[in-house]
Amino acid sequence: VAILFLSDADATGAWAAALERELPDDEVLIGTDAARARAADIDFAVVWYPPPGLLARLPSLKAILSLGAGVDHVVLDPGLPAGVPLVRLVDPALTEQMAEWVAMNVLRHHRLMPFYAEQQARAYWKRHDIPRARERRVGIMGLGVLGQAAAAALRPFGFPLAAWVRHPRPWTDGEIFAGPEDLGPFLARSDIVVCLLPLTAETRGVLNARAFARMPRGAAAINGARGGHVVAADLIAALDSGQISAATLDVFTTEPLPASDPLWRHPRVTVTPHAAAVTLAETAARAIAANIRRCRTGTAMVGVVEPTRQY
Ligand code: NDP
Ligand code: OXD
Repeated sequence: VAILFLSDADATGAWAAALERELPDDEVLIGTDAARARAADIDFAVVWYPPPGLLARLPSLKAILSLGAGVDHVVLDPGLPAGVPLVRLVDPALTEQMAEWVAMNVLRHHRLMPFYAEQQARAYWKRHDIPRARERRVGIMGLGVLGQAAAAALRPFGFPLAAWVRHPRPWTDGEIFAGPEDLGPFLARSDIVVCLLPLTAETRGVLNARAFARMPRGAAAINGARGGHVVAADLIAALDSGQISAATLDVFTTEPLPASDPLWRHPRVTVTPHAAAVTLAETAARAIAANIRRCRTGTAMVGVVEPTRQY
């Protein structure tokens, strides 16, 4: 049996070594040519943006393991083999990075750093008043593995927290809003909105003109999820009108973000290059290998995607 590794975005050598260390009895095959030549031998595929149709040509495939927490790059494939479990990455190191990135950016917006950066560019000295953290309401879209870690990182500062989810449930750290009917009230009570949703048919374009208009005037938006969640033209219009005061974006519909994109140059947009949480070969290979072992021994894998929900 062999494990297939498919990604144009990751350091192949480091990954092959990490997987071989974790699964010494398995052969690691790399790339599409190897996939085609040894299709019948492959029982697990570890992937980032797999070429459409390729996974359906692997007759012994037992599971598709995403190299990221998001699986939108796999779900894109219209020929995805039915009945083969798709598993997202749940890796404590990745989760930790996202919690850091969210905490850093919520604090940046709370402490008006985008405005001070703009002032510094003009050598302009002016201090602004800010509310106390207990008066700055933070709203997290998505309270999954990453949303929960982000909430835990923010809790010590005392921001009133709320989360928007799909399924209502009790939450001791803040207010829960669930489903499309709760989106408006959730946005209306959030001074800083953090998006940590999976990209699905239901969440695509969720941060659009209507959503920005529902936020309190001067709210800030932080997107650490997927570019497809934000309608960029609507965000720029909301920034230009002052409805949204500033935004931090880590993800974009086209990556790398083209040099000509106005988001690069907007004075109140901070861009990071899909760097909020980076998959690390060593820790991610450990999590992936643990799932492969679970699957082989008939135990439930961690992070199996529910096909109808797409996350
Ligand atoms: P999870 O699957 O653990 O959590 C998803 C959360 O989103 C759940 O709370 C779920 O609600 C909620 N949700 C899903 N659909 C809807 C909807 N239609 N309406 C309201 N809430 C919804 O995902 P993770 O936390 O692991 O990851 C989230 C995303 O972060 C990934 O899909 C990926 O796109 C992105 N990501 C970005 C990275 C970066 O570097 N920028 C790195 C890693 C991930 P419920 O709890 O009710 O099911
Ligand atoms: C992920 C990502 O989904 O890197 O993990 O964006």
